[in-house]
Amino acid sequence: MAKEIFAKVEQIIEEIEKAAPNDKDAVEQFRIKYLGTKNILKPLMGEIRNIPNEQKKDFGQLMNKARQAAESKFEQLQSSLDSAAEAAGAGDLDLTAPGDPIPLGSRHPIATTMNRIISIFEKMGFAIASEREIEDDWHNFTAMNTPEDHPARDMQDTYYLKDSTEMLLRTHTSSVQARMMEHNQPPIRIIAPGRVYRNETISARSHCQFHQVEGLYVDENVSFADLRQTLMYFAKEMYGADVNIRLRPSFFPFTEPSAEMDVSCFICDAKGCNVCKYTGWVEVLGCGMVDPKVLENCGIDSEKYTGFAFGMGIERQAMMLYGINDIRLLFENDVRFLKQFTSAI
Ligand code: 2NL
Repeated sequence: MAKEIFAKVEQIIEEIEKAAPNDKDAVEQFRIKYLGTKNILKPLMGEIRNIPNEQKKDFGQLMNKARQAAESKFEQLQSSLDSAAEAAGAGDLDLTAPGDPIPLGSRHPIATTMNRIISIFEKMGFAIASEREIEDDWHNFTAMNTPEDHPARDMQDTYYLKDSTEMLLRTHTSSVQARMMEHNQPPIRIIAPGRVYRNETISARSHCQFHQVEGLYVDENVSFADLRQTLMYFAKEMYGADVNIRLRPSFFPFTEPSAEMDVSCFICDAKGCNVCKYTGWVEVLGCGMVDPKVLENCGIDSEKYTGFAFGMGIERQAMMLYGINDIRLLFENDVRFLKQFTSAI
């Protein structure tokens, strides 16, 4: 009797050692059979009462051997299943499959608008100039013929550096052109794109920081007709070949005579809309002949040379071009807003 039970266990051990389940399900069946809660070794354990006392110890050891055999076989089977799965995974990799697309960014509408303006003037032979944003009073105001008591110089309107009456955040990019004239003799033909600052209350229509493109052309015999033709070409390139321009007399401390340029409304074809306030015209820039005092202040002989200059704000143009109704959107960097602008330039 005891002999048969011993033989039974020996046989199970042999079975375990020979077992070669080769897939996940078969390995699970193995586990259930030899290690599960109703495994086939359990009922044999009950047979211990039929074993003579002097053999009980041997029987216990044999049962342990069987359990250990099952455990180590199962571990071995599982790890070979894992490495098989890994190998299969690598085999499944399709190296020719297209990758996940990298999300493309988009240019900021201010940059796109500015780049368009810049490339039009580049085609006409203007060079791009840039300079510091923290300026001194001389280059920002005095050289530009702005009187000491001019309201623009007021602390209310201009950001001065702490405890300074000299250093400020530039209020226009004219200071770039002033520095160019200081260091170069005509012919000078430059555009100065950049960020400028004014102490304004922030609202849907105005901000304390914005962007400008200013232009300057100084040479012998530069005339108002040259100015008009240059701006006409710019307007047609920028807003469409069909647009007309008109110049209205205006005033700036740094130009004389001065004018403001309107373009026939490119939104409604001058039929009348919100953007042109039903006038058929939109104001796009200020311009004029450089005041001889400005040329002299910057070391250029105003008897020999004349020049024209112009300046435009970028935000307003971008808002018109893209139908943006609040300037603050341009400075908040909300991706949901910025994502809407895609462009090749
Ligand atoms: C505007 C008008 C203007 C200028 C800027 C300028 C620069 C030099 C000499 C003379 Cl170095 N003028 N710049 C001239 C006329 C108008 O800007 O409405 N800007 C947003």
